[in-house]
Amino acid sequence: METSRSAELFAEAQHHIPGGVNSPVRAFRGVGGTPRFIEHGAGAYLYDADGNKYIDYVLSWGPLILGHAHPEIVWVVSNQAARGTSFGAPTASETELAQLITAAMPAVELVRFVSSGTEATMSAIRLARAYTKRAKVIKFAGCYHGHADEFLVQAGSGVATLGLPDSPGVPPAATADTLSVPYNDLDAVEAVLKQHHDQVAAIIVEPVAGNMGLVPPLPGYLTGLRALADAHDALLVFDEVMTGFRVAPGGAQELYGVTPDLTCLGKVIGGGLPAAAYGGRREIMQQIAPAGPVYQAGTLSGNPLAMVAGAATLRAISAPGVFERLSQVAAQLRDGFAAAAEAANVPLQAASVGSMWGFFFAAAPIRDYASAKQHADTARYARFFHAMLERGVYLAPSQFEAAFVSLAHDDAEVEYTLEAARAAFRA
Ligand code: KE4
Repeated sequence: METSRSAELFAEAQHHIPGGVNSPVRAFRGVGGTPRFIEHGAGAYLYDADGNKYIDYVLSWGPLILGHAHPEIVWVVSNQAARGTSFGAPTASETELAQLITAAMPAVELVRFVSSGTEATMSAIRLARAYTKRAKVIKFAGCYHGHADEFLVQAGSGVATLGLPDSPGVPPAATADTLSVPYNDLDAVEAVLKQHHDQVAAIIVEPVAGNMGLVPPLPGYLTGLRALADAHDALLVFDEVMTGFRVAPGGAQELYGVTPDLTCLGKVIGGGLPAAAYGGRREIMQQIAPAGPVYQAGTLSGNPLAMVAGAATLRAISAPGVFERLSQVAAQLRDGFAAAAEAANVPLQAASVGSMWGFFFAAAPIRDYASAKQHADTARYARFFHAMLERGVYLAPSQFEAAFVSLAHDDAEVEYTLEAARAAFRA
C-alpha cells in the first residue's frame, strides 16, 4: 500500500507538533507504522493523503455515528457558519440541544455544555466534591476520563497504551484523593468505601468500559455501584462520553436501568464538532455558577456550530429502528470476527454493546485492566491491525480501544470487512 505522502506529512508534522499528532493514540505507537494522514471522509469511508480508501471503525473515536460528511450535518453547520461561528453569548441552539439530551436521559435534569470530555468529567468531580463537601474520588483502573491531573492514575486509553500509569507532571497532591480500584469488582469498591468512610465524594465509572478495550459490566455490577454509593452517601457519576447515544438512545443508564447522580457526555452529542457536557439532578447542578457557587466556564462552551451539529445528530439517531440497526451491524461484526478467528485457530474474545464493539487477542474473557494487560496479545493485535489496514479496513491503532459503527455502515461494508478479517487472521 502506498503511504509515502502520509510519511512525508508525518515527518513535517513532527517538526511542529509533539509526536506529529494532537492526541497520542493517533501516532500509531501502539501498533507501529506510519499514521495515515486523512484527506477527507465520506459515509463509512476515510480517504488518506496517498489516495487509499478505508472502511472506518474509529469514527473519530466515536462521534461520527451518522458517518462522515453526512449531508444534514454539512448543511446545518454551513448554514450556521454563514450566520456566525461563535458569539460568547447565549443562543437558542444551546437550549435545543439541552432539551434533546434531557428528553433522552431523564436523570439529566440540567445540563452544562463544555468543549471536551476532559472538561466534562473534571467539572463533574469538582461539583460532586462541592455538593458532598468531601474530597476523595473512586475511579477504576483502565477507565479513562480525560487527562485532568486527578484522573491520570492507572488511566485507560492512551495512557494504558503508552504504559504510563502515572504521567510525569502530575504532582502527588493532585492524585492524593483519587482511589483506583479494579473494574467489575464490587468487593474492592466496598472495601475502599469502608476504609475512607464519609470521605468519598463520588464514584466515577465508564458504565461500559471502552478505554481498556471493550469491557462490558458484569451482571449486577452497575446496580451494585448504585447501592454502594447510596450506602455511603457518595454520588455515582456515569462517564458516558463514549457510551452516551452509542449503546442505546438513552445511553448505558437506559440500557442497564441504573440512574446515576451525574452524567458526563461528549463525542456523539457534538456530531463531530467539539462539544461535551455534564448534567444530572437539578438540586446538584444548580450549584454550578452562576446559579450557584461552583465555578466552571468556557469561551467556546455551547458553540453554535457544535450545537446545531449535535442536535441534527441526535434527531437523526432518534428515528425508529436506528439503534436496532446499529446494534445489529455491531453484532454481525462481533460474531463474524469470532467465527473467522476460530476458523483460523486464533484465540479471540469479541464483544459488542449497542453500536460499540471490540475484540481482544486473548484465550479467556477480559473483565478488567489487569487481565487486559496480562492476557491481551498486543503484538498479535498490531499484526492484525496492519493486515486489515492493508486491506482497506481502519481499526483503532491500539488494542486498548473500542470500535464503532455508523448508520453509513451497510451490508456491503460488513461483508467486505469480514472477508478481510478471514484473510487477516491467517496472515
Ligand atoms: P476528550 O477530552 O478526549 O474529549 O474526552 C475524554 C474522555 C472521557 N471519557 C471517556 C469515557 C472517553 O473515552 C474519553 C476520550 N476517549 C479517547 C479514546 N478512547 C479519545 C481519543 C483520544 O484521546 O485521542
